[in-house]
This record gives sequence, structure tokens and C-alpha cells, in this order.
Amino acid sequence: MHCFAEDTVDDLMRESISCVLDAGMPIAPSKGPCRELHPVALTLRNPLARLSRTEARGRIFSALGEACWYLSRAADPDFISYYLSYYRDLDPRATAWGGYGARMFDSDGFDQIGYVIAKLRESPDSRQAVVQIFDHQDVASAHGDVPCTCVLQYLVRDGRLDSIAYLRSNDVHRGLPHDLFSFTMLQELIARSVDVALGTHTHFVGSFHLYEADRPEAEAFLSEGWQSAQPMPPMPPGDPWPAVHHLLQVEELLRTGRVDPIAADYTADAYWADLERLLGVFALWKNGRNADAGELQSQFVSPVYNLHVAEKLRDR
Ligand code: 5HM
Repeated sequence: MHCFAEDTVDDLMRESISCVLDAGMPIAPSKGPCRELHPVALTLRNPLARLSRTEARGRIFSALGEACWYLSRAADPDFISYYLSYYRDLDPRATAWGGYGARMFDSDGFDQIGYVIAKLRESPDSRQAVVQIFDHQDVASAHGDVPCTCVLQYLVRDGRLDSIAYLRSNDVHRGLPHDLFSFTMLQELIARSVDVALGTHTHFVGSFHLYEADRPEAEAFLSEGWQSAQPMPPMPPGDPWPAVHHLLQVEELLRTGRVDPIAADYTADAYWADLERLLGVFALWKNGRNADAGELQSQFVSPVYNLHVAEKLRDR
């Protein structure tokens, strides 16, 4: 068992990538040769430190897009393909099958996240606040996308919400930073909904691997010696779901080109407006309009995003 506990995603990635490179065993699954550690436990002590400096190359945008995809409660393949090119190569039926959003929020008509919130409000010591993602149906017949996340669990202890994930399989270079972003955003949404503080996030992984094809980028990340990205500001207190609803409305308008990112109806709340503006910057970049982003760029309230936005806009 390999255990890592760090304050930031970047420190977790540095420690765990180094260990995969040093001690990983070669395996040859269908998606390509890898180095693998098994099993692995990673604890992110500060879930707000969910941004990786590697995300300055664009992962903040795909990670936020993927989180919105989950929150949209659907599994629309076009939605996620807009943010992550990996899904463009996947059969849309596989993406629609494997998407987490419907499983989390509308699993055979049951809203698992709503259940977790209600359960923890009513009985904070509960051990039943569990969200199931992987299902036996995923393997009972062949599917192109079998969810890697099996289960998420939430525990309120000492007035803080801890989140625990079990993943049967996790790719340290691409999957891990995205999964940590979405799962800790979800953790913070649940913590606000239950009105408790944010605890830690622990990620248990069966197969923790680095594809040989990603080794050069992973080694470059280790050798660059960057400081970790700044933590995100905390989500405002109170019920976050109206703000999520607005975020998803703005996201859809931007993604489908029905609003100009310069003139979108960004919300008044600084925290949520920054997230909406990140999606606006991404929409400009997608349309080759990097040069138009100046005004939008100047409207960010938190300085945390400056680096990520500036680097995205340098990327043409
Ligand atoms: O053969 P398998 O189904 O495990 O391949 C899926 C690949 O996507 C693995 O490398 C897995 O680790 C990665 N993955 C991830 O890291 C996939 C998902 C989607 O469920 C995820 N994290 N959330």
C-alpha cells in the first residue's frame, strides 16, 4: 500500500508521480502500456488547493467543464467533448453510458447527492452517506466506458465534512487532477448545503498508473519545479444550488454559442462570477478570439485565476 498526504494537488501529484516512476510495475492493459502502483491512498488535506499548476496549461478549464457536466445531471457526450478532446474519440454511446452526472443526481430517478445532504442534515454521525457510481450493469455486458469511480462517501466528524472516494482505476497524469477537482467541488457543495466546514478528501485507488505515452509530460512536470498553484477561495456560505443553476445556464449559453462571452450575464457574486468568467475565457479561446479577452480578464475578482487565464490566452 502506498500512502500520500499533502496540502495541495500539485504536491500530491509530485509525490505520487515520482513514486510511480521509481516503483511502478509495468502492465499492458488495452489502453496502452503503463507503470502501476497498487493499491494507493492519497489524502488532499486542503480540498481548496484543487488547482494544479499543470492546469495552467488548460486543465482548470477542462476540470471546471467536467464538474459542470456532472452537475448538469445529464451525460450529454457533446457537452464533455467540448472541454475534453479524449471524449471526442470515444463512441458517444459509451460516453452517455459512463457519465457520472445522471448516476449521481438521477440514478433510476433517485438523487443520490440530494439524499446525502438530507441524511447528513438529519443525522450528522451517519455512515450511510454514500453515492454509488460503478454498477454491476457496467460489466454485465460490454460498454466502451466503464466508470472508474465506484463510490463516494461523506462523513461529518468534528464539524467538518470529509470525503472519501474509491476508484478501481486512476490515471495519475490526466484522470487524477480532474477527479480531485470535481470531487472536492462536490464535497464543498455538500458541506455548504449541510452547513459544516470542509474537511479532507481521501482518494483510494486500486490501479494507480501512468501511461508510458504520458511519461515525457509527467517527467517535465517534475523537473519544472513550479510552486503549487494557489488554493481557490472558499465557496460563499449558504445554499449554493441557485448559484450552480445560474452557472449551468451561463455554461450552456457559452458552449452553444448563444451568447457572446464578452456580454454574458455573469452573476453578481464574486466567487461564482469568476467561475462563469473562466468558462467565458474558454469560449473565446475555442473560437480563436484570445485577443478579445482583455476586458473579461480584468473582471476576475480572485487573483488565483490570473495565471491560468493568462497562460490559456497565450495558447493559440
Ligand atoms: O481500462 P479502464 O476502464 O480502467 O480504462 C479507463 C482509463 O481512464 C484508466 O486509465 C483510468 O484510470 C482513467 N480514468 C480516470 O483516471 C477514467 C475515468 C472515468 O471514469 C476517471 N479517472 N474518472
